[in-house]
Amino acid sequence: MYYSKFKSTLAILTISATLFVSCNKTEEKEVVSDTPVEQTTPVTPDAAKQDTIKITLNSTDKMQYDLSEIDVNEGQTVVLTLHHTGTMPIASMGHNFVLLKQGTDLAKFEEKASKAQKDGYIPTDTSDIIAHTKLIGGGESDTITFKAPAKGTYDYMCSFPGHYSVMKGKFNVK
Ligand SMILES: [Cu+2]
Repeated sequence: MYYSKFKSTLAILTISATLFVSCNKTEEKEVVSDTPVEQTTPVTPDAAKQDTIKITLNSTDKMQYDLSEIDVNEGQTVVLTLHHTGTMPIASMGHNFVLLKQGTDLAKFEEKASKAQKDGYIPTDTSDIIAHTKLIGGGESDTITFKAPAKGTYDYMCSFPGHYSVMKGKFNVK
């Protein structure tokens, strides 16, 4: 009598254990089938739209940029860092990066800029500028973020008096 009672108890235990395991399996399956739904969240198209390009432009005590051309794509967000790798002070060897609208006369712009010493040689009475860094001296850096303009070729220059004849380049938007 006692033995058979034990046997049936064991049988019940075995059945419930089996049920428990199969229940667990079902739950696991549901979790797995949920995962692909989460992965279908569209991420890629947005990432392409918010395409960012990082540009590093170095300038020196020898009154030079290390890039004469900068290439970006239309619509890109440009994160440009200007470094002054020299040691000379801002008053004698200051540099900046000024991106100008198409058709801007560089000589005329520099003439205007030379009168804007208190504003870091960035004239405030002009609509010729697309983007610019601040004026920096030896050992300094400045980073700016701007949207690339429409396709085309643009001029960039340093507006510190006397620098643009050497410190200039082409900003190509493709
Ligand atoms: Cu300069």
